[in-house]
Amino acid sequence: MQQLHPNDVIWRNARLATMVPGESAPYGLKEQHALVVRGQTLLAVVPESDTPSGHHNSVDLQGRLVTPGLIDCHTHLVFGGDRAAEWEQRLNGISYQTISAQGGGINATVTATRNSTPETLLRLAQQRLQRLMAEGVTTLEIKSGYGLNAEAEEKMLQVANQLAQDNPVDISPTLLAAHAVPAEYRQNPDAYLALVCEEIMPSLWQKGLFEAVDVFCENVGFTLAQTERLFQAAVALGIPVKGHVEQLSNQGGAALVSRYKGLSADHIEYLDETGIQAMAHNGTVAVLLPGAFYFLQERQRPPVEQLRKQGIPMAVATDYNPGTSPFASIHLAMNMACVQFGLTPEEAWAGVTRHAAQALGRGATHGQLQAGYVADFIVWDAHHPVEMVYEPGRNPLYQRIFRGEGV
Ligand code: DI6
Ligand code: FE
Repeated sequence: MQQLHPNDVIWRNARLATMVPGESAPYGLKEQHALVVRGQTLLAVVPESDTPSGHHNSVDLQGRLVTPGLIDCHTHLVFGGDRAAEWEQRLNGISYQTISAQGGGINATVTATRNSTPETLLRLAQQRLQRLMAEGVTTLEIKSGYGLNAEAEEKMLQVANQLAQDNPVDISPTLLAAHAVPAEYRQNPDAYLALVCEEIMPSLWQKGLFEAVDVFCENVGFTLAQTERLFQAAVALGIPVKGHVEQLSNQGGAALVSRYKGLSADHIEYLDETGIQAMAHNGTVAVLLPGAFYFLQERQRPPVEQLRKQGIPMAVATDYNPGTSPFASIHLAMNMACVQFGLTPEEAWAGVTRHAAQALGRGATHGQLQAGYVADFIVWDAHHPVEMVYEPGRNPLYQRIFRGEGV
């Protein structure tokens, strides 16, 4: 290997699950290997026997398992209030209509978020982020979508960006102003959509507050035509798109996302053959969200077997949000993806590493232990990657390294 600098760090005596595709061993497992880190980047992945013996800056990992840092590519981490009481009401037999009439559901979170100061939103989101980071998450996506006006959407995105400043973590903020029609526009959803396309999206994009635009395309959200209008406006500004699509019904949203060269089609329980073909053709990532499927007690599973057959990359994410997936645990999401959707544990790992990276436009730099990739990795007190999937809640995390720095 090339000459080392004195400040390069060798993390030696590890068992690597590189998650590099096409390697002969499952998970890209490599026994007795070392990671060489220069600054924030992986300089090399080498057999233990090839590492220089006299290098001063080295850490002996004593045979521990090392994986790429985990990536949660779909979260709604920033919001005010919670919906625990509403959930309890529902289980006590109070009807959805009654709860809605009392201002419950997504509107309750919109009101609470609008009424929260940035400081409060930041404090709450920090606690949630802490739990994801403690499980080994080094990159995550955070959506807006509980503000639903220019000021409150900006506030949410500012908080997401602030979290990245305050923590050793990489955050990809997404604009989800088209999450729901706010109460004040109930009679005129198209006028709200015009506001999103013509004012909210361009102005917050100009401020550099987000990386991509998302939409809830559903019979209880925005129509396919409205979704296309949003995508046209986004693409005209050079903004990548993605979508919450085919979650509760088939609207053709996944094919539309693919047609606009979107990053990912998320949920996709009701994805049909046309949608699958479009995704395969355009390289759209399928983001599976088993937490929402579980919490809503859905029946229709995403077409995993066909996705697999078509070679469509499958990511797995928490969808952490107060209404449909109140689970800030990526290990639990991996477990659910296996138990409920039939992914293999290796597919679940790919889903929170290289495929999640791809869903965030970071596939060439994140989610694999490979020379040239960012030095984000996790050292586990575990022997095999299946353990974190098998037993969520045990969390054998030993050390979390972000951009070459142990924390
Ligand atoms: N799909 C969902 O299930 C959630 N949002 C979305 O686009 C619902 C979010 C909430 O109820 O707060
Ligand atoms: Fe979501």
